[in-house]
Amino acid sequence: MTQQLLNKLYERKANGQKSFAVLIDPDKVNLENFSNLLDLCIQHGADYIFVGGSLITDYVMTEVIAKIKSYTNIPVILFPGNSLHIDSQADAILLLSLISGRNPEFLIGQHVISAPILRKSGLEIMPTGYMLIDSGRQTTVSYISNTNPIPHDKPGIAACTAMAGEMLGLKLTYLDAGSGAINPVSPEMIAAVRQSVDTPIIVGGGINSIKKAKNALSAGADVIVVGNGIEENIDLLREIAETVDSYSVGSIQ
Ligand code: 1GP
Repeated sequence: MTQQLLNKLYERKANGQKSFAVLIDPDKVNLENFSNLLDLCIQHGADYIFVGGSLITDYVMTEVIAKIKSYTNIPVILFPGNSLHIDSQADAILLLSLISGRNPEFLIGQHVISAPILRKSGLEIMPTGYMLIDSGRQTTVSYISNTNPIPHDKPGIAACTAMAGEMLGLKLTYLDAGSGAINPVSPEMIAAVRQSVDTPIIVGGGINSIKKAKNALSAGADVIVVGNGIEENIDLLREIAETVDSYSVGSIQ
């Protein structure tokens, strides 16, 4: 199985390049004006399009991914909530092990069910230590996964969890405050995780302003993920893309 996107992400990190992932929740896509969003992703150089969510009710994923693939070469990476969210039209999948929780189903159970399907799918597998961080209220993902998030003011727990994930061989670390979080993951926590692992760090949940994006990037995030913020204000896509670019080595901030 190829590791093209994973290798590229490690390369980008080594070169001090930050990345921007636009998260598309298939339930919220209006297929009629979807091309508008895709045009903006192309125009402003989104690095990845993540597709998924912890709860998908409409099951238009196939149409959504087909549309993206027919429109652009931006890599499509699945961000699945469970084994029903596998779609071989995508380029890769974040194979998430929910290491902040203690629910075996999301640590290994869904993975066992998915393994033979994934092997046949041809999808690039991106093994990811996925950590939910408390954002002040319960999120869909913590409810659905039946797990407790890591307290937002305990960077030490996040650092040790990330370290354990890396020692277990997970190649990416994802810190997620949950979709639409009021408070994103704190810079202190991102910095603590940055010091504890060498994997690229993905940060998402509640990043809905340039300031929040800058906080995450300055603290050590390699990839920032934005979903809700763009759904609410499409101009944010350009603003975040420019912010991410300005953080890459060689750029003047
Ligand atoms: C959530 O990291 C993602 O799982 C993105 O969150 O929708 O709040 O940007 P938002």
